[in-house]
Parts: sequence; C-alpha cells; structure tokens
Amino acid sequence: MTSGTNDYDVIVVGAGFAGLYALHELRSQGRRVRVFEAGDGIGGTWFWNRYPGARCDVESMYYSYSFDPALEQEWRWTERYATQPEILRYIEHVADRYDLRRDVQLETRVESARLDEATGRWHVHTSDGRDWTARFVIMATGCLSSSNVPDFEGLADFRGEQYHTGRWPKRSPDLAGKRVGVIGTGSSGIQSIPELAKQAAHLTVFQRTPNYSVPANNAPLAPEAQAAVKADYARLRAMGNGFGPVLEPNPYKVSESTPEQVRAVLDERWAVGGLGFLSAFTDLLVAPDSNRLVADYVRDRIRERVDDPELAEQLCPDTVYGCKRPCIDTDYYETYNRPNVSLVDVGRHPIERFTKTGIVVDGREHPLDVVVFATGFDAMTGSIFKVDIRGRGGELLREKWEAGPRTYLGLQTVGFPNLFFVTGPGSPSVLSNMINSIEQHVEWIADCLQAMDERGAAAIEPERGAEDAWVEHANALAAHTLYWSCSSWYLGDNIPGKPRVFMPYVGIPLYRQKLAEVVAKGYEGFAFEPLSGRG
Ligand code: NA7
Repeated sequence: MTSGTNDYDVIVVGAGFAGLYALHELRSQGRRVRVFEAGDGIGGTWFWNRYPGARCDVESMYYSYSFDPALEQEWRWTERYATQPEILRYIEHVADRYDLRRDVQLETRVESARLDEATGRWHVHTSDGRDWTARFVIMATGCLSSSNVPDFEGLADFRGEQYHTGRWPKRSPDLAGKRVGVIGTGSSGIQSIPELAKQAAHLTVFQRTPNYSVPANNAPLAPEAQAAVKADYARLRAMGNGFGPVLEPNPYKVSESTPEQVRAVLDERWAVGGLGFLSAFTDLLVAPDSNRLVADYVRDRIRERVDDPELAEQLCPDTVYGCKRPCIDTDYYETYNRPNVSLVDVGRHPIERFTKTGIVVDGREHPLDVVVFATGFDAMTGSIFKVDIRGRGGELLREKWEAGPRTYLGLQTVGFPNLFFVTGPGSPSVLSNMINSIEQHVEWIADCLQAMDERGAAAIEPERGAEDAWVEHANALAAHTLYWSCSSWYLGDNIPGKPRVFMPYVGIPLYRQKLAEVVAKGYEGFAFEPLSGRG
C-alpha cells in the first residue's frame, strides 16, 4: 500500500457543511483526512451566496448541526431565519471549535479523481498542480453550487457590471444611482429583489416564470423562545421531517377535509409563514385538485399584496404549487408597488440579446448599468461533473450518468468503489433539511468505514442489481407526483441538454427507514472487497 506525504485515508471535496462534518467525523475515527475547497474560505453555499437578502428558508434553530449537544446549546441565533453572514459565522465557529481548518486546503479545486484498480486507491489531481492518493473520496460538493449563466446572445458585448447571485463579490457592489436588471425570479431573485430595489435608482426584473412565494414572517428570536427549543432540542428537531415543529405535516388529504377545514389549515400556515404550505395536505403533490386549492389560496394572497391588478396577474404563477421549489420572502410582492421597480415578462418574449448598454426584449432595449443573474445552478450533478471522475476501466462518471444519475441510496455508484456522495442524487437531499441529510449521510459513511475495518474490507461498491432497483424505485416514487408538470432544476430543465430525470428521492421517512434496513441486513446491496484481494 502506498504512503507518503500526499497520501490520505480520505479526500473530501468541498468545505461546506457536508465536507466539514465529514472531516470532523472521520478524523475523530483516527483517519487521515484532507479537504480541498475551491473558495478562499470555508462555508460552501454560504460562502458563495452573499447576495443582498440571502437567507436560509429553513428556520435557523433547525438549520444547524445536531451532532454535539454542547454546540447546540452554546450557539445563539438572532433571527427566525438566519442571514448568509450569520450562517457563515456559525460555520466558522464550528471550524474553529473543532480545529478543522488545519486539514482544509483552500483555493484548490479538485480537477480529477481516478481509480487505480491495481492498488484500489484514488489518484486525485488538484488545481495547484499536485497529485494525491487516498483510499476513499467523498464528494461533498453541494447540490446548488455550480452557478448557471445562460448563454445569452451578445452577453460578451455588455459593458456594464455583471454579478451572479451565487458568486456575489465579498465587497458588495455599490448600486446607488444605477439602473439594475435582475434576471430570474427563483429563491435568489425573490430574496434579492426587495434589497436591490432599495439600493438601485431603478430595478428592472426580467421574469420568465412567476414563482410562488409566501411571507417568511422573519423576526428576531426571543431568548426565551430559543431557550425553550434548546431545552427540548432532540425531540423538536425530529418533528416535521427534520424541519422542526413549524413544518409539522398535516396528516390529511384535501379530499378528507371539509372546505372549512381546508381554509383553516391554509390560514394557519399563512399566519405562521414559511414553507409550511408544502406539508399542508398529504396529497398536495399528487392530486391536481388538491394542489389547485392551495395554489388558488396563495395566488389570492399575492393579489392582495400588489397594488396594480394587471401587474399582480403577471406575478401569479399558473404552475402546480411546489412543482418548482416554492420561495419565502420579505416584502417581495410589495416591492413591485415601488415607483422604481418594473417587471418585464420574458416568458412570452424571451430575452433576445444583450447589447453594450442593456437587454433587448421584444425589440425594445432596456438600458442597464448592472445585470444580476439570479439564474440558478446546474443542480445536484453540476459540481460532481466538474471533477473528472474515472472509475473501473477508466469509465468517466459523467458518461455513466449521461442519461441521468444512477446511484444506490444516493451514496454510491457501481464502478466507483470507495467513492461516496453526500446528499447525492437518489437521496432526499434538496427536498429535506440539508443539514439533517448531511449529518445522516456523513454518519452513515463513518459507520460504514468502521464496519469495513471490522470485517477487513478494502473496498465497498453497490451491486448492479441493487443500483438498478434503487433507480427504478426512486423513479417510481417520483412518477406519481406532480413534479413532472412544470420545468424545474429538480428535473434538470434549466440546463440545456441535461437529461430530464427527477433527481431527489421523494419520501424522507421512507428513506430513513431504507438506510437503516440496509445496515441492519449487513449492508444489503453492497459488495465488499476483502483486504486480501489487494497485493
Ligand atoms: P432557480 O430557482 O433555478 O431560479 C432561476 C431563475 O432564473 C428562474 O426564475 C428561471 O426561470 C430564471 N432563468 C433561468 N434561465 C433564464 C433565461 N434564459 N431567461 C430568463 N430567465 C431565466 O435558482 P435560485 O438561485 O433562485 O434558487 C435555487 C435554489 O436555492 C432554490 O430553489 C432554493 O432551494 C435555494 P424559469 O423558472 O426557469 O422559467
């Protein structure tokens, strides 16, 4: 077995919530771990997404690690929904508290990872020109980290400033007195538009598809409320599929409820604010009629928030509620009542081209000094594919997944032994509280490595039959949903040429159960290669 200064037990790609926890867990097991991070700071998603108004849409008390009760008790969140700077401060606190930084190499992109079948080790090449070897590679690259700027005609000619929300500069640009255009009305657009409107002389929003948004009802966290959660943290964290008690799912279908009960459920969720509409009824994402009731309710609330009825209609989505990831906001719709904000519908008339001085839509130029791309990400697979990953027989992962990602449990893929994904496609990931899923996967991987040590295994890899069955099972679950009824990044629709596959696993409790079952049955569906198989 090779060893040397560049040889590690585990190489982790990415220093966000997932990579840092993987480092902590695996290092605690006595393994030599090295983390590579492309950014010049830790934090992943929360390092890059610094745009004005950036917040998490999961409540701060539940969007935090649970692995150490002492950490849980000592950290104080200040608001119901944490801002990006506060989340970044939390991650930095965690890194310092557990002395993680010494094993993280910043400003270093992992360019390739190649399996050497003779030795069973992964050979990793990084952007600083160095080569590394490791027995395990963990892709902790995040689900929404490969930013997407559409290939607009004439974009290179535009002389103004350009920013992507997911690559926002550390020193936020001064927008005072400027004509600012925002392309995109997903979560990043909906969060940033109210803040950009306050700064810019004029803000033009280029909207292709309106999105549903519900007020976040953000507010400072009262110390007593925080103390009450901390007193009962474990139980409360487990509620609402890990989103905390605020998202406790209503166990009924719309069809099992009277109109009065439906109205009461919706009114209650509206009053609480946030993502609670997603779990308003169990049939929300499977029964079109149920969905329509919820969608109508939210559309009516949008109409109440916008003064100009015509503009309100333009802002009302006609898609299934929850088909695209719904948003939560602070004053998003009210922002359109400001005199310095205008909306351009690029759904009916797509952006024709950029010029030196602006954006042309339907033959008319909108002059701009600044363009903000709130145009999203190559979700779930984008950052994985940025690394040239070659497994058995030199097979390129990107090619294996050409028709869509194929994993067993979202954790591993056939032909790539000892390569793990944290919150990979085929696991609940973006449909869940990401921190919960990250902890679940990292702990599963750590236990698996321990089990491998105990049984003297050199490598672990899914069996072909198990992977095929998992992909089929995950597809079957998604097939019964309304997720297929609109275009979304869940399906890869936003990236030209990307196969249309529903990438996350639908069903958080079921997934938890399956993971536990697999372990209870001695890692059913995985094949272990004995140590003696290695020379
Ligand atoms: P999203 O949700 O992917 O939103 C991207 C937005 O950009 C969306 O409104 C798109 O319209 C729009 N878009 C993308 N390409 C174009 C072009 N070519 N022309 C006009 N408009 C375009 O990304 P976010 O960053 O907002 O949020 C990602 C997730 O982060 C979010 O769901 C939360 O989970 C956190 P479209 O809807 O495709 O018509």
